[in-house]
Amino acid sequence: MLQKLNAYQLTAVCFSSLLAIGLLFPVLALACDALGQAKSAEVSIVKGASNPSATEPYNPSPLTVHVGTNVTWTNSDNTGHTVTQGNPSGNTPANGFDSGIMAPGKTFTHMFGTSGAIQYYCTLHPTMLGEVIVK
Ligand SMILES: [Cu+2]
Repeated sequence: MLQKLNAYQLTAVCFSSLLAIGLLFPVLALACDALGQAKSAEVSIVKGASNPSATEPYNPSPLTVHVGTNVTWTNSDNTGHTVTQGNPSGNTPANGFDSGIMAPGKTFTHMFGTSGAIQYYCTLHPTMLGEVIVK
């Protein structure tokens, strides 16, 4: 048997529900962080990245992240670069991510939605190779 609620009880129930939801989400977000499920990561395009002797033009690389992570690249060099999925040997997926030319100081963000080892490179400087490992 359902008991009919008066307006006051109904308001109280609605308010309590909203309060519970409002408290639950921050707690879940904190729990995810505590489990190391960080949902964002940073990669720097280092100064002198286009020099063929640069050992890690994209730093860090390889970068390991969880599925669903937003990765942001920042061009810390003093010349333009790209972050383009694939590699210079022509192994570039048709719908891969591509920053286009990033001027110095610019950023580019891509969300990695599926697991795998994802290669990327700079279309202007084919010696610049990077990798994101998504788990
Ligand atoms: Cu470049």
